Amino acid sequence: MTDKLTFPKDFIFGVATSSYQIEGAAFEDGRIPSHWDTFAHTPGKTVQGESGDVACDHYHRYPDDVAMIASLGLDSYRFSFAWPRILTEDRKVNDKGIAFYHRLLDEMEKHGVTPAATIYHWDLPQWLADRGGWANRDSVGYFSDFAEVLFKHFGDRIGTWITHNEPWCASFLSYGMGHHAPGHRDWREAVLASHHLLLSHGEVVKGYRAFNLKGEIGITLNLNVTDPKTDSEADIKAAERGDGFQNRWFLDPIFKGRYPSDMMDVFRPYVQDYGFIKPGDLETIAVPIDFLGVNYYSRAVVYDDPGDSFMGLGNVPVPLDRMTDMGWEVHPNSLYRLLMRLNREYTQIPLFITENGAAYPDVVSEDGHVHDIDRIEFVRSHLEAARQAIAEGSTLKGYYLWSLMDNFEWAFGYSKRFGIVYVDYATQKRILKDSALWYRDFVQNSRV
Ligand code: PNW
Repeated sequence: MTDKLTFPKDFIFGVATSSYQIEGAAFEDGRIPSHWDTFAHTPGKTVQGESGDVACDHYHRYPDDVAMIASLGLDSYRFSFAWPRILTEDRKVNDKGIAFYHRLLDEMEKHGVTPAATIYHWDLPQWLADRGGWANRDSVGYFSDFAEVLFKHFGDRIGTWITHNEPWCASFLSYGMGHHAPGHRDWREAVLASHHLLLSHGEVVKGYRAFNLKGEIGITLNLNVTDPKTDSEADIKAAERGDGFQNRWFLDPIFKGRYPSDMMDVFRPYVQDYGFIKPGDLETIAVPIDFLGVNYYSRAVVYDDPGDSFMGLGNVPVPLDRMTDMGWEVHPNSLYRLLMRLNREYTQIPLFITENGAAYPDVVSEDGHVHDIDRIEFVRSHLEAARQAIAEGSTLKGYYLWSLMDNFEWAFGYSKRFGIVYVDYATQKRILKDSALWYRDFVQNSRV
C-alpha cells in the first residue's frame, strides 16, 4: 500500500478548505452577507439552488474537524478567513468573528497542526459588491483594511499568509464568464477586477511587512499548462493565448512588473484604454513575496478557432478515461512541467502546491467505507510528479490536498465531492475515505 516515494524531511503535507465552502452558520454571530450568499440564493446560479448556508457546519464542528486533520498525521491546514465575519458593514471589528478564528487556531495549536491562512477566498462582503466589488478600485483600500485587522489579531499566531486565492477565478470567472459571484458577463469589469485584485495583493504584502512579523506572505494562483492540439503555427499561437489568459496575465505582473503585451492587445477592445493602471501600480504588484502558492488541477489542449469571438480558442475534449467528475483531465506530468517552468521563467522563491485534488462520484459502500481508488491514484501520481520536480531542483516545499472534506463546490453546489473525508450532509457525519487513510500512510512513510 505504501509507496517508496520520498520527500525532503521538512516537506509540508497538508489539506486545504475555504470559509464559505465549509463553515455554514451564514447568519450567526454577526456575520454579514457576502456576494456568494446573494449569488447562491439567486435562482439558476448554482446546481439545485444550493448555498453555503449550512455547508459542512464547520463553524460548530471545527474541533472534530481539526482533530481529524491531526489523526491523519498532517503538518498543516490551509483555511480562509471569512471577511463578512471579521468586519461589520460599517467596518467595525466583529468580536465574535475574531473569537471564532481564535478558537479554530487554539484547536490547531492543541494538535500541533500549523495554520496557513488565506485572507480572501471569494466571500466578498455584499455591501462592497453593491459598490462594484473588485471592479471598483476602492476595493483595494477596503481589502487592505481587512488584512490589517487580521495581522493585528492573528499576526503572532499564523506564520503563513496567502493574500488571494486564484485571482483568475475571482476576476475572469466571476466578472467575465459569470459562473461565480457576482455572475457578471462584462470583460471590462473582469480585467479591472484582475488588476485591483493584484494591486490589493501588493498593498497587503507591503502592509504585512510594516507589522514586522516573523511569518511569510505570498499569493495563490490557479495555473495550468496549455498545450496546442497540433504543431501548426496557428495552434501554437492559440496555446500561447490560452497561456496568457490563464497564467501569464497574473504571473508576469507579480514577477516581472508588467502585464504581457499580447494579452493587453487581446483585452484592449473590451477595456478601451488602460488608464486604470495608475503610475506605481505595477511596482506595488511586483513587491517581493516569500512564496508562490500553486493550485494545479489540470491542463488544457487547445486549437485555433476563428469562430470563437473572444480569444479564438477551441478546447480539445478530454478523453473519458482520464476525466474527473469536473470534466477535467488527469494529467500529472503537467504539474511537473508547470513547477519546472515556474522556477525556470519566473522565480526561485519557494513554491507550495496550495491545492491539488479531484472530484469523483463517491459512494459509501455496504461495508461503510468509501473506496475512492481513482482519487488515490490521482493524488499518488501528482505527488510522484511533484517529487520528480524536486529531484530536478524545484523549489517546491509543500503540498496541500484539496480538500479535507467534501464541501460546497461553488456553482456545482454539493454535487461534486473533492474531499478525502466523505460528508453525509443529512447527518453531517464524516467518514474517512480510503484516500484519507492512504494519504495518512503515505505522509508517514514518505519523508527521508
Ligand atoms: C478552486 N475553473 O476553484 C478553488 O480554489 C476551490 O475553492 C475549489 O473548490 C477547487 O478549485 C475545485 O474546483 C476553481 O473553472 C474553480 O477553472 C473553478 C475553476 C478553477 C478552480
